[in-house]
Amino acid sequence: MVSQNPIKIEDDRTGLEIQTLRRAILDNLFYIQGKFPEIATKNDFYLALAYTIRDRLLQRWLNTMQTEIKNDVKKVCYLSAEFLVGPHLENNLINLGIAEKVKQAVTESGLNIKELIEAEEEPGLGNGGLGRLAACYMDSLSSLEVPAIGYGIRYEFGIFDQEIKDGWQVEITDKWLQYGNPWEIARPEASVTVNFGGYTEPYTDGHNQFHVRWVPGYVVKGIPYDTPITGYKVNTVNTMRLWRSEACESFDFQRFNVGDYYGAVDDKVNSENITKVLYPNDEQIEGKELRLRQQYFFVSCSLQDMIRIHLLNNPNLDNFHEQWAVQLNDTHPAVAVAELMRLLVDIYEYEWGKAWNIVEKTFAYTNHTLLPEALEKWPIEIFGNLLPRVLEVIYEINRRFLDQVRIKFPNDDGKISTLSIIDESGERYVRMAHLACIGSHHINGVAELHSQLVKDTILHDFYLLWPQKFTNVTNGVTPRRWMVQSNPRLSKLITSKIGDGWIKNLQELKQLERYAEDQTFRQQWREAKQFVKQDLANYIQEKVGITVNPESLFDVQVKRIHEYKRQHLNVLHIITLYKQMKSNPNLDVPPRTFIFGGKAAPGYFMAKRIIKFITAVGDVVNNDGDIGDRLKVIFLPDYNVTFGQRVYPAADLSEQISTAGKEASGTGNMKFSMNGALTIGTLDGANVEIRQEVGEENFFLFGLTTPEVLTLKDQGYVPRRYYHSIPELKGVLDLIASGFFSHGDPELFRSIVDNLLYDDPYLLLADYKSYIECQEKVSQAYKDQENWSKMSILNVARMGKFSSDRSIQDYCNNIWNTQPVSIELKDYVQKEA
Ligand code: C3B
Repeated sequence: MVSQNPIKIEDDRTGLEIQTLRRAILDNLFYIQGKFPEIATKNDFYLALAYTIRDRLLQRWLNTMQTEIKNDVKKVCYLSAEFLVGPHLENNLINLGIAEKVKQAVTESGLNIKELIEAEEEPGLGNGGLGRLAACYMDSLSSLEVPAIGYGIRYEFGIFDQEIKDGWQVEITDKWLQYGNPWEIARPEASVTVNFGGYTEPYTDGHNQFHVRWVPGYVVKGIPYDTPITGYKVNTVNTMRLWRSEACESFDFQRFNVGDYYGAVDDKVNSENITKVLYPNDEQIEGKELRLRQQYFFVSCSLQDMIRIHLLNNPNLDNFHEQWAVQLNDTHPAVAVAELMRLLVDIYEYEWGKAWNIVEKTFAYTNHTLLPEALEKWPIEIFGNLLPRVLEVIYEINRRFLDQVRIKFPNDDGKISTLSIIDESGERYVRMAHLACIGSHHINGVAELHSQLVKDTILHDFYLLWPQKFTNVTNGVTPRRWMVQSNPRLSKLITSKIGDGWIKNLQELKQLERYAEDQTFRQQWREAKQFVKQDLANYIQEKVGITVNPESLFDVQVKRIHEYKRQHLNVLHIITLYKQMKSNPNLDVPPRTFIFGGKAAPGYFMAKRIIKFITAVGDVVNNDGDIGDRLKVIFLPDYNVTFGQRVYPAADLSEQISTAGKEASGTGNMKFSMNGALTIGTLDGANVEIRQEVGEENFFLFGLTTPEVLTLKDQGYVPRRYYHSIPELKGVLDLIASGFFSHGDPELFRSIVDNLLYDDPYLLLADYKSYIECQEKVSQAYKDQENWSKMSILNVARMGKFSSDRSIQDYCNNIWNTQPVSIELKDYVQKEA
């Protein structure tokens, strides 16, 4: 029945007329924030605007959830301990296609949209590349209309904020939730419980069936918090569902009732600690029990949630694997393999073989690193005390698996010990990568080279066993955030020539190639770059009080600080240039501004010292009157997604200089290139494919290849040989060792110099000469601005492959076997009538 008197005014919560938007912002300020404009803070206005935008996506969001549940479509679950999503507001404005309208409404209300966007605290729920990749993938899943849920942990404290004091990193707690988070909705009705500790016991049921019961030491409640993930100009809004831990009240009360008040409070504190804080290590395991508790907690919550949803439409779990494709983002969630077995066998009483068939067809595993210090393994003691039943399940998985190994490799005990889930070479450990491989139908690396190395090295024996499981999916990044949002000028320039189809189909950037020859276009291209460089120069001035020449070559290295990423090789080049300029004041090289950003794990001695090294060299160089603005070294504190959005567009040169074979893929390399920076890099990770795409003439290549690295190490690498045979290198290292950059103190950087001279595990000295020569080529090339612009345009034109849309398409086709589902938008007002 249609109402006789339909609502004619635009709905306050969905309407898009300027007047309506303006009123909605004020309404939200009043009714949600409880403020009049006169007394509202910037954050109040930001929240009012954020709620206004959230209102406008709720219809899509709820429709997406409903459609996915009702239509019984296969869903992707991306299980990840980290989601580094970055600020939501502007991204949602762009994806909803309402950025211009909202800007107008905000401006007419006397507010500044840029300021409101910048008022958002970014959720730093990740360390680096792995967490950011998960966020790009969520964006692409929605944009491609693939039904998906991102499951993870709602850390109360995300990655620390970094300050630089006296040149050293200082860690400050990240309080991202302190002023409220308008993007999440708690769903306490979907809470679940998770067991820890205790013991197991066998029992026989009424049908004389044998079972095992886990009698936990304590039980923790998991509460889901949902955040909408919009797709670009589609109706799909998927969900990122993050779990927060809480004490189970019933447990509190039991102890409370017997008078153990402190015991009850203790329980509460211990339970809440699980999701308190993100471990700030990237590619370095810490081996702490709390970390295992985090992993099991979010994995168990997520699997229970999938099962609950599944049973809304299905009589049982027989077809679970046909409905759910679960991706393990590295081994952090690998315990899911055992947990799903436990749920199927213990709770849903599946026979082992039938359960295993479901499990094997559900999971796939992505490996993100070959670094030995990042490979997760848990001491049996810790594992067994915390998760006694899960450990038993793992033993049984392993027992049956090793039987298979014996058939495939008879009389080969070596294979048994290299493949077993349990490492028995010394103290006994559970090897999480092995559990992930055994329980997954596909295993992938994140770039061609990396996927090959996975097969050749760390998972070689698994490859011999199951070659068909192994595949590659090269990483990608979302052009919505990393081009449209972060570089509006360049994006508009591109669109003015080739239309805006590239935003959804990045391969269309190819059409830009012909403009590389167009002089007017090159001029416009340079102007767009110059504008953002000026912007960054202002930001640098404001943040660190150093004036940089906006015309200089912006040479940028932003990423986590790690020895394998070799920020210190970059510094060796800076010192080389500095020495050259000092001894030859007329040296004809373009002025350069070196910009660094990145956090060091708080416990990583060398990484922290490298930060001090960068800032110390900066102190000398930046204050040397002979040098002026020809050389500046800037360390910008607190590198995060927001800062990334500022820095990638402003770069001329992208430093991707890891030791060959060490960087699994890299994704920063793609963001730079998409924004017109040229790359100086080794043949590592996705650099190899970037170079293939952009053309070798548009890429500055240096350094040893992976096989050369391996050979050199095999032969017995002696870094001192390079020190003695390359005078320039010797001069640089001697200068550092003399205390020149440390107010005469030779001790401060001794650990860095000695490490390079006597160990140099990442082969800086072996690559030094090639790096310096390549940097000279960069300097020469930069002098020819016309040609540089041509190379820059071609870089952007050929980046189509590196959209995360392509990566997600690969996963859908080759691993998940999922189809897009378009979401119908039901009109809210009509429905009411
Ligand atoms: C990173 C790798 O170091 C990068 O090469 C890669 O591009 C990204 O993952 C995404 O695949 N990585 C990380 O950030 N943290 C880890 N623990 C392991 C890998």
